Order: sequence, then C-alpha cells, then structure tokens
Amino acid sequence: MKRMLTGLQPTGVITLGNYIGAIKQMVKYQDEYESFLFVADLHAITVPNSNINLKENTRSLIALYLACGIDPKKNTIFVQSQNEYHANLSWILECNTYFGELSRMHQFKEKSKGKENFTAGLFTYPVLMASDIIIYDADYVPVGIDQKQHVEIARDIAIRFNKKYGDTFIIPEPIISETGTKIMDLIDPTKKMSKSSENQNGVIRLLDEPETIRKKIMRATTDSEMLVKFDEENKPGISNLINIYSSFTGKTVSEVEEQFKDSNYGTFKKAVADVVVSELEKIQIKYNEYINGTEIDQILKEGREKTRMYAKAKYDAVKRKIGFYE
Ligand code: AQP
Repeated sequence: MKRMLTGLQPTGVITLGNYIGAIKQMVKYQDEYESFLFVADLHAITVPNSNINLKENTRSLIALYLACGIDPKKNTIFVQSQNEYHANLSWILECNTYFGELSRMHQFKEKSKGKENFTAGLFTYPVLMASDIIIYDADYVPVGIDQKQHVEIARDIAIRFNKKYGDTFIIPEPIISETGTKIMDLIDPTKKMSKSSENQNGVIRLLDEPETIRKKIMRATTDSEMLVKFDEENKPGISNLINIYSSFTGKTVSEVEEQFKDSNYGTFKKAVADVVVSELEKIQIKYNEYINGTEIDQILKEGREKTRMYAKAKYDAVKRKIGFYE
C-alpha cells in the first residue's frame, strides 16, 4: 500500500487554507493510502513567536484533525518533536543540500523579507521537511500549492542521496487538490490566507464563531463588476470565494459560475457563508468532544512508538550507507 504523509504547524488555530489545502486531502485519501499525520512543532519555532503556546496548540491541532474526519484507525498521528530521528536525519540531508537551492525557496524569501535577523532554522526549514517525508518513505504528500516547492526540493535531496550512497529513499510526490489549491486572504486576496496573518478579518479559523465567519465572508474584498466569474488576475476576491465554494460543495468552477450567473455578490457571498458555516459547525461540535476527552493521549502514545520505530530503522540504514562507525 502506498504511503501518504503531511504535517501542520501548531502556530495558531488552523485556517480555511490549511483545511482545504492539506486536511481535506488527507481525509479524502485516508482509505486509499497508509497515512501519517503529524504536528510540525519543530517547524513552528523557525520564526520568533513568543505568543504561541506549543503544548496547548498541539493538543488543539490533534483535536481538530480528528474533528475534521481524520480517522485514528487509518492514520498514524504523532508529534514531530517526540521523534528525534527527524532532526538527526535533517543534519545529514543538510550536508547533501546546496546553499543556492535553499536560497531560492519562496517561503524563505517571503518570511525573511525586510528582516535583519531571521534564524538559520528558517533557511534550513525545507531540509527538515524533506527529512519528515523521506524518513517514512512517503510516496505522496498532500500540500497546498504554496508548499509544492518544498516537496520538489525533498525529491531533489532524496534523488541526490540515492545517487551518492545507493538506493535508500522513496521519491515523494505532492498531491495538490484540483480546486482551491491556494486560499487567499479575504481582505487582501493577493496574499495567501495564513494562520499568522496580522489582519484577523482576512482569515477564517476553523474555531471562529459562525457569526464571525459570516461577517468575514460578507465583508470579503471583491470588485465592482458584479459578475461571479473566475479570473484570478482581475477578480482575485471573487475567484477566491469561488474556490472556497467549489471546495466545500464539490462543484467545478464552471458549475459555480453557471449557478450564480444571475446573482449579485451579496447573494453569492451568503451562499458561500452558508456552506462554510454548515461544515465548520459540525467540526466545532466534534472538536469540543475530542478536546475534553482522553482519546488524544492514547493516540499520540501509539503514534510516537510506531513512528520512532520506523524512523530509527531508516536513520540506521542511512548511517550504514554513509559508513558511520557502528
Ligand atoms: N492559504 C492556503 N491555501 C491552501 N493551502 C494552504 N496551506 C497553508 N495555507 C494555505 C497548507 O497547509 C499545510 C500546512 O501548513 P503549515 O501549518 O505547515 O504552515 P504554512 O504553510 O506556513 O501555513 P500558514 O497557515 O501560512 O502558517 P503560518 O502563518 O504559521 O506560516 C500545508 O500543506 C500548506 O500547503
């Protein structure tokens, strides 16, 4: 059975972007592949963020995974920092990665832009991500389009290692959803919707109150044309709402355009708010059950044991290939 893996950072309550780009994909494919889903807490410390409570956010993220439909019987769920082999392998991979390649990563350029002091961890983030993936021989990685470049560098690093030391790693492939691959900020639809965004009005969080979600969608930036038509360049706000609606209803972009061809933006936005609120309300009810229950501790205990065993075996194989003293 092919293996699939993804992880999200516990940097805040996850957004509609994280949900559509990563979690919905994991739920969709969990019957088809052996699945690994983790909390990427080592990645969460690459940028300074003194406001985040890693422990609390980690538990909350796991509760959200489960509430969104991630089945713990079909997925191995774990916390990255509870498995030291990721970071150990990352060092070895760093010694097989070029400075130039890392300098070209969009996320690094965006997150370091205008800052004098950014960490070396922000720069080497993609190597740790490569380690997260290839240490489990994952075949597929569901990600939003914003992370595609990171899966590509993971492939390059794995191919390079295999050539140098002999076949060791499976070469992973990204899984990117057909619609809604990059959900944009509702206020500034030229910018991706992000957990760490400063303007809360542009971001829908999975635990936002239904009324807040409605308000945010109704106030989303659009254009003056009053035509529900997909055109990312000239109508980024409406195109973003079409992507969201499409992803929640399973309708194609042209079906959405046809459905709302005679509607004004108010009617369309209300329809978007209805489908989002209806799905997120169900998730919130389940979230409250999981966050107050005891299931999470047992799930993480099992996930930790299993993934440490897998990761250790791969790490030992890598050390043997390189010729380290045993
Ligand atoms: N706006 C988005 N649209 C589609 N997919 C998205 N993802 C993130 N934002 C969008 C996908 O979510 C997964 C996990 O992301 P992450 O938590 O590891 O970090 P990120 O990509 O940096 O997400 P954020 O929300 O922007 O977090 P912060 O603000 O902390 O940096 C990935 O699969 C990503 O593609």
